[in-house]
Amino acid sequence: MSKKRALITGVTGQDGAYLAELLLSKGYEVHGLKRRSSSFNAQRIDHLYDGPHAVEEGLKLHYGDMTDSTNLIRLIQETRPHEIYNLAAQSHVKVSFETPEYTANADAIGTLRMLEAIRILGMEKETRFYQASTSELYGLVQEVPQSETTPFYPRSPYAAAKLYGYWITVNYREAYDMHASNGILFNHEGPTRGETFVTRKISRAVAAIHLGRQDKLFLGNMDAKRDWGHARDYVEGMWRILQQDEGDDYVLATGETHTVREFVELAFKEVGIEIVWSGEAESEVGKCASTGRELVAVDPRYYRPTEVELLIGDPRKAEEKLGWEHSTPFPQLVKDMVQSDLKLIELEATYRRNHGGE
Ligand code: NDP
Ligand code: GDR
Repeated sequence: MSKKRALITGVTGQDGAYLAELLLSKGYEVHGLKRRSSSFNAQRIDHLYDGPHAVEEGLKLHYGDMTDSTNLIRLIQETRPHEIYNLAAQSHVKVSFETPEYTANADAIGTLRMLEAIRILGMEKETRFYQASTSELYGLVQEVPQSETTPFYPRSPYAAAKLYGYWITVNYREAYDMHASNGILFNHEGPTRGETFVTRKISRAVAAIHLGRQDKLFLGNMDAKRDWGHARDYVEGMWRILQQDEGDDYVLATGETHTVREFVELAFKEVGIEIVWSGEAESEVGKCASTGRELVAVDPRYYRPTEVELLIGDPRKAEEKLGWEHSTPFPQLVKDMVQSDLKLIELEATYRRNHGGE
């Protein structure tokens, strides 16, 4: 039997890299859409890609962009994937307030372009489609925990764009009988999480402070609560969603919620520092309990014009129908991220020393 082919948009991102690894391990022929950048930005998939001349098993990369329909049509035509995982997006909520139009173009219309490309090519019956939907759709709290039936109330240009992506995926499933599904994924992290998302920003800063390379960590809203899982578990869920007989929508979450402040506390604990808090809102600071040194402070520049205060997901449908479960407890996630950043920052320092940087 010939291999199953998958196409992943956003393959250079956190989830794209984990998913490519998973699908390759399952014997898929994996194609990834990568956009052009002025320098190499494929560190997360370097270990999976053997270069353009390799003939064997590795990941195959193609240039493209979610804002370019002709490119997407050609790519799908050339690769004829059995499964498409649409992960590409301007995925930063705060940045979406600065670039709302681009975010809508890539995240909302980009999803439409993918679905329409499948239809234009007459591949509705041969290609299954996964849309990277998000817990940000819930936005302003309507009910907790949030499930597949909880009403949406987006609170950012990103969430509004993803709302379109969600519904256009549902619509193509219903209108054209496509196997099209939404994974409504709650926050998932890991050592390769982008450095500007709060968990990685914290783990990197804690490692750098511990190693004497940074003085202080500045954060925005520390009261925000998130349901944080490990990305490796969540890409397994994406794959399971596309193995079902019918397309459908599923929440993937841990069912636990923690504040940003708790993440900070646990991360510092990992390097032997206990944080004590004082002050409120914009003047809140976190000090080292034993030395009194100020290590954390609030900078309102990281506040969002509208915030999502509380996310906690109900993953029961995914557990029952997909047999999916998350495997990484919150303290383990924090520990893994801090330990990984300690190693990384030490390596960076060694590199700089060996190359005359300091
Ligand atoms: P990342 O930000 O790490 O990765 C996003 C990917 O999309 C990158 O490969 C990026 O390329 C690519 N991309 C961005 N814009 C374009 C474009 N115009 N054309 C082509 N590619 C583009 O996100 P994650 O891996 O964390 O998330 C994957 C998807 O899941 C996203 O759609 C995100 O919105 C969604 N999601 C994520 C959650 C999470 O907690 N991680 C939770 C719920 C949903 P480049 O590397 O060049 O920037
Ligand atoms: P989120 O993730 O917005 O939930 O979107 P992020 O890590 O950016 O923020 C989580 C919470 O932390 C608060 N926060 C800060 N956030 C950042 N980035 N930087 C800070 O300094 C900071 N200080 C406090 C935020 O206000 C927020 O409440 C992520 C993305 O991966 C989306 O693509 C995805 O859809 C959702 O998760 C589910």
